[in-house]
Amino acid sequence: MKNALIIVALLVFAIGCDSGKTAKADIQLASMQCGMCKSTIENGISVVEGVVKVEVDVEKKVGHVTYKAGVVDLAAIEKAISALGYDANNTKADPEAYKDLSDCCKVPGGH
Ligand SMILES: [Cu+2]
Repeated sequence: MKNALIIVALLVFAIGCDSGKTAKADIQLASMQCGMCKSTIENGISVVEGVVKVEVDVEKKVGHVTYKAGVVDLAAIEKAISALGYDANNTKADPEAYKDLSDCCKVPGGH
């Protein structure tokens, strides 16, 4: 009887978690250069609907993103990063947005 209760409790827990299902992704940010890029990307992505958490690693040029899979998908997040002027995985930076970046945030030798 006690086991049955535990199973029911686990089921309720699992269903409860499923409704707010989050996904995690690491996004390659090959064109980012400095701490300013980090804050630009973190601030720009954290306001995207469905994004729960974003952390950019300057050294590794990777963004760790946690998002609600039912609200936003990885492609939309990549697009938002592109609109900020940065490459995101295989999505190239929006050329207009890239032009507006500070010089220190541009790829040395051109993009
Ligand atoms: Cu920068």
